Amino acid sequence: MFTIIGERINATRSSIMDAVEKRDSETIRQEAIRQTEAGADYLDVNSGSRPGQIGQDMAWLIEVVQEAVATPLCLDSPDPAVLEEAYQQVKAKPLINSISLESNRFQPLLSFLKGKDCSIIALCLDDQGLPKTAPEIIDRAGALIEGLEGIGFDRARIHLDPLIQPVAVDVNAGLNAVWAIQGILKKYPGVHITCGLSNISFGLPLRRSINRILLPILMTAGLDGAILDPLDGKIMSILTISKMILGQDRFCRQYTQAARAGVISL
Ligand code: THG
Repeated sequence: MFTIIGERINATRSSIMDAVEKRDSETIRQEAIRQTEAGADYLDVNSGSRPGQIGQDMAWLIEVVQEAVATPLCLDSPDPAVLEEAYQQVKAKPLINSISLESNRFQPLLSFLKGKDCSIIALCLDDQGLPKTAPEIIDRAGALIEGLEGIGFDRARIHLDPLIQPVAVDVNAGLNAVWAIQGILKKYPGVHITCGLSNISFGLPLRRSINRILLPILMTAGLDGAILDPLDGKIMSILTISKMILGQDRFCRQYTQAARAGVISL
């Protein structure tokens, strides 16, 4: 199964930041309902970076989303303390976004996660910063899996994020991601791979077009989840068709149903 994580409830988007500041719950409710109806498996919730407000803003967002839908949440914060507090509030098994090898995040989150019933996104990132080559990414993935398996967190609950770089910064960014995903799955079969699709297009025109094409390229390498905008009918159509072409849609059932319902639009 491909894991769709709806990205829209993120206070780095100006409309969400506005809603958070005004405590405009209707805007958040609508985002939660529309992404759920569009097929999101998880709803990413990121309360942004208002100084001294991040925890309260997160708590408010979670409350509003959970009143609107039963969709599990993807708790998105770089701060382990924010994630721990948010975890106490969720009603359905969440996806925690994220752990990394950075020293302020790795051990604190490992201690917290021990014995918890949830899944985790693990960023291939350490105190050295972003790894650049595929072998470096695979090496970070190995250290993350080892740490998590060491506290009894099985692979099926780990979603590795190779952290795609902008292709405008490094012309090999896309290819490195392909090689990294292939290498990780060869060495650590059974682990999940997810990523944000929008980093690749940073600094370039027509960003959404680039993001959309990245998806099937990475799926061919083994990507089985993504943080994306499920209200983008084109990317959802690309996902449905790619799953079929890659043998993940028995009897082409999901595709033919979507086509008949008129929701394939490319
Ligand atoms: N990996 C993991 N988590 C992540 C990311 C990742 N969380 C945050 C981010 N990256 C993914 N989420 C979003 C949410 C919204 C937008 C992009 C990524 C977005 N961007 C607008 C755009 O690209 O046009 C601009 C912002 C706006 O609308 O104001 O909407 O990589 N694990």
